[in-house]
Amino acid sequence: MIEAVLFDLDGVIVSTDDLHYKAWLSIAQKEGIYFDETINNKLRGVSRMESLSIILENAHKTYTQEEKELLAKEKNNLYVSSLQSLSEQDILPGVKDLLRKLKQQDYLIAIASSSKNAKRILDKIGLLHTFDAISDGTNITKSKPDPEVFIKAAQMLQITPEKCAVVEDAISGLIAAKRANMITFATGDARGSKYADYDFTELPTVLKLSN
Ligand code: B16
Ligand code: MG
Repeated sequence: MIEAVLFDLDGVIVSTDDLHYKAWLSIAQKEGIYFDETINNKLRGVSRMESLSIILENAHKTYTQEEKELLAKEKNNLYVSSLQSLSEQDILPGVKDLLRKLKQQDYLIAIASSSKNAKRILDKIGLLHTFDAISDGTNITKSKPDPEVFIKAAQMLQITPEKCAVVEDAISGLIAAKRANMITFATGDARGSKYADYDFTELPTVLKLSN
């Protein structure tokens, strides 16, 4: 029986994925590295430094650790400034209503995101105090597809993994959730994945949410 719903942030609650893409694109262009939306899709749910490593696979030179850290910092500065304009309007359609219904029916709700900017984003969109727990890039050592972020979220909620449903837009996130022994709901590009138990649109039916 599902008792908690763990939400990925980027691509599920809010579309910050396009802002990540623009910031990485600007870094790649400056460095003369080929980068497109197909490569960008591989970065969903993956940590900042791992995302950089994927981008650098197309580089013509080898980067030192120091150079990599500098590039990651530059990307984050660009990304964080683009978050300035974020507001409640950017919450994806249907999300607020769904959160309200889940709370009304006593489901626990949590954020499980790889992002170190998760709390800043939640604050900008007015959802910082909505969730029962926030597990994010600041409390994990391994990012998705490692299950750590989901296991930590379940621990924060004091609930066993089998009672958790996960909503994800990234294949890496679905794999992580299955490794954590959780029930998966997929949206966006992750839809139809073999790691998805259900489509996100089926969540209200599966959880028997009333209007
Ligand atoms: P940051 P999620 C992930 O968020 C993004 O999908 C991924 O593209 C990003 O690299 C990662 O957060 C780290 O973000 O640079 O802000 O720490 O989908 O797990 O909510
Ligand atoms: Mg995501």
